[in-house]
Amino acid sequence: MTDTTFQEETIIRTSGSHNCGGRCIVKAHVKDGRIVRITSDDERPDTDKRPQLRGCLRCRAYRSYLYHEDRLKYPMKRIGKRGEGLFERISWEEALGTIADHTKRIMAEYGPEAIYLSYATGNAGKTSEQVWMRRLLALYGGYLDYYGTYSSACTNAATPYTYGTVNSGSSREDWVNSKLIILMGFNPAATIHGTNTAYYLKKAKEAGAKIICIDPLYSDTAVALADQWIPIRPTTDSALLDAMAYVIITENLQDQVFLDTYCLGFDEDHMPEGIPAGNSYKSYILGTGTDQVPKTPAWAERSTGIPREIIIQLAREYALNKPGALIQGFGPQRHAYGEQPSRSGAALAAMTGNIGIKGGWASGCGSPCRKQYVGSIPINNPCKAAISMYMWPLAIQKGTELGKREGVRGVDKLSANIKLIFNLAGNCLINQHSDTNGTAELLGDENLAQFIVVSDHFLTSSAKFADILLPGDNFMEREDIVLPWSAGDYVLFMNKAVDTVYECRNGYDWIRDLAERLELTAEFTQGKTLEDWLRFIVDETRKENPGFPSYEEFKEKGVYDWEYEEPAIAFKEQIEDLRHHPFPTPSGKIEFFSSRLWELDKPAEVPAIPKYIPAWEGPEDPLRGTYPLQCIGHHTKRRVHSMFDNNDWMEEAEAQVFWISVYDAKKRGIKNGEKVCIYNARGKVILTAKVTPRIMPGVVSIPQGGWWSPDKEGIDQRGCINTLTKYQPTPLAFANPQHTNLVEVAKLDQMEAEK
Ligand SMILES: Nc1nc2c(c(=O)[nH]1)N[C@H]1C(S)=C(S)[C@@H](COP(=O)(O)OP(=O)(O)OC[C@H]3O[C@@H](n4cnc5c(=O)[nH]c(N)nc54)[C@H](O)[C@@H]3O)O[C@H]1N2
Ligand SMILES: Nc1nc2c(c(=O)[nH]1)N[C@H]1C(S)=C(S)[C@@H](COP(=O)(O)OP(=O)(O)OC[C@H]3O[C@@H](n4cnc5c(=O)[nH]c(N)nc54)[C@H](O)[C@@H]3O)O[C@H]1N2
Ligand code: SF4
Ligand SMILES: [Mo]
Repeated sequence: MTDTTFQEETIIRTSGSHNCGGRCIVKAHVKDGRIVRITSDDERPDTDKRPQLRGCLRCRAYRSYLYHEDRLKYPMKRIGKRGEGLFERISWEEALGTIADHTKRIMAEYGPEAIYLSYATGNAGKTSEQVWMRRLLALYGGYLDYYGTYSSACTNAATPYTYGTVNSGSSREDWVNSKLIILMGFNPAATIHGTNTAYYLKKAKEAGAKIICIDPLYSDTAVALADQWIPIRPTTDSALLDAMAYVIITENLQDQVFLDTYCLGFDEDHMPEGIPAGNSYKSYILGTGTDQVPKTPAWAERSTGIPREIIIQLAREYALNKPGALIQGFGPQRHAYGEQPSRSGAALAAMTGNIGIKGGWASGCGSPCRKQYVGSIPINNPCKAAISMYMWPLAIQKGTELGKREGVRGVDKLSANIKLIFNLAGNCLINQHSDTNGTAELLGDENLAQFIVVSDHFLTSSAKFADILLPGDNFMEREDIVLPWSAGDYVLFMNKAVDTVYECRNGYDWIRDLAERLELTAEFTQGKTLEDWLRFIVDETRKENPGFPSYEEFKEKGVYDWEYEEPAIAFKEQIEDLRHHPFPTPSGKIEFFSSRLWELDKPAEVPAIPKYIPAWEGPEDPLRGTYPLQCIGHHTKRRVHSMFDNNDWMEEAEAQVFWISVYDAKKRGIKNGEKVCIYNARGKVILTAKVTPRIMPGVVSIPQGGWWSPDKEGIDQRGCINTLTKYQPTPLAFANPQHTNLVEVAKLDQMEAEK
């Protein structure tokens, strides 16, 4: 190479560790201690089986994040009102001393259930701040844990009621064997769901698969890959699936042998004992059971907005083109009754016998069925209480009133309200949680949550609510080990590219200093440096997998690929030999009907079979008279949730705009590029309208992740969808229904004129 500037560069291999949907090889080109450019996987062999792990725009633009002038540089303490965003620089000494004092006080006064580590996904490394804080608090007496994720809580909770596990996904390489691929609310071309997922879909298309996208948006995936786009009203996927089941049953297209052999609760002849007649799935679909409503395509047309002929065509296509893969993203389940679509999808997969076979797909959660063991930092939390990750506002207000009915696990009732929050690398205190206005009011009350610690890179809306705000390091500035986001048979070593800037510190570094103040240094560190702990993780991994490379080799290569001959097929063993490999459900079968759900005795909201339940703030809610538009907040390529929102390069790549259909815009006199106000009873948002045929009439979208920026009147000036979302946990998962919202929109000048 003749270019001397290139010769002077050192290339460091790492990977992003934020919650971006992927994990890629990211190569930092470092010169004089600064990253001068970023490239990706361009050396390793690029095969169909092992495509390179090439990065997307976000890590490629990471220089503009790393060297952003607004980056938090020093520890700070709050000087204004909580949430106001006024801070004063302090020393690490003072910051850690204050945190230690409050931790001691709150632990002594209220016990471990008052200490909460909030859901925060900015750092998914094996040795993240979250991990270290958990370890320290566990040693100190414990902390209130959470279960579930804002990502997939509903499908995670629901899928095991059908299959006994969430691991219902086959390898993506297997999609080349599918004749038909139906993507329901799944947009991996922009919303990465495992690095290379869109690539595998492309391969399947090249191999002849027909691809159908069911989504209120004509998504990037639909644009790039779909043979057909079927727009659907949000919250109504189960209605569509019910009607497809109706067509399949009435036209006798179901795989009856499969149903009779592997399934429980499909028809009245295969029900658990003791259940009254009329409660099978088939009775529900045909309307011969308890509700007497046949779930016909005409019935589903009213809710879904999909013409009945299309529903009939889709049902026939799925039943007759085997093998077929009905794949659901997480969009359809981030809704009021988000538990239903994943079980409805699994029901269809079972009816068509598409489970456990090449080219099929079991639907449901779709988490990969093949798991590889990688070691972890030991954490032994003596406090057994856990809440759903979405229930923390209630646990702040009235924790001691919450028990099993509200999804509390590990104890019958909580013994304390949350008093101390550690929010380390997350923006879910405000921005990414529901109802920002309501949540801000709650967090503003210092008598409730008494002390809040935040670690971040920027003064985000959640960071503004910190009492002590700490400047974290980022993935270019540390070493770690990280796993694929979901699918992918590899592990990555993250090498450090550059030193931390200003007074930003690594988590192990400052939490070790905090451990010292809690007199737990020896227990916490076990005499180990961070590198020793990374070696420990590799050693643990090698104990289970002797083929795993040495620490040195892993670090040098930056990636380890698990080797397999064949793609994994979920439930292959069960389908080939059910007697020796029952499904991990109570009955050992695929459960259309779940006795466990029946016993919950909440049939209207948590039925024992999958059903369409019309959502509050869905298309059938009378509130549509006032707020006629369904507002979702899809994930976009330019952000990792709220990350990169303050980034000019990303704004240039994809500006934050409000998606509205040509039809709805015209009705309101809104032109493309005009400022509009989107509002409901919970808040107001100002944003520029993108008037587009790429969203169906009746539906609008504020891409999620815009930074909540209320003006003096509380009107959000940047477009945080959660200004408009409702805080109402779903009935089974106690999770976030953040795509279920009704709103109205008006031209801004019109609103101002009316004032
Ligand atoms: N670029 C990028 N990639 C990401 C992320 C990111 O922030 N940016 N985040 C990552 C994370 S943590 C997660 S959890 C995943 C999120 O992945 P998803 O939850 O799957 O993403 P969403 O954009 O919320 O929804 C996917 C699609 O569902 C559609 N949709 C919404 N409601 C419905 C409905 O009721 N029915 C149907 N059929 N479709 C519906 C949306 O229009 C969208 O096109 O993405 C990961 N990947
Ligand atoms: N309305 C609506 N709300 C949603 C969603 C939706 O679809 N609609 N999606 C939900 C989903 S799927 C998820 S997963 C959540 C995600 O919600 P969050 O977990 O809050 O994710 P981010 O917005 O990416 O916030 C990560 C924060 O960590 C900081 N950070 C990044 N890396 C590091 C690090 O190494 N160290 C430190 N100290 N800080 C770091 C970033 O600056 C950022 O502020 O949002 C949920 N919220
Ligand atoms: S998918 Fe994630 S890890 Fe890969 S380049 Fe994009 S942001 Fe980075
Ligand atoms: Mo997520």
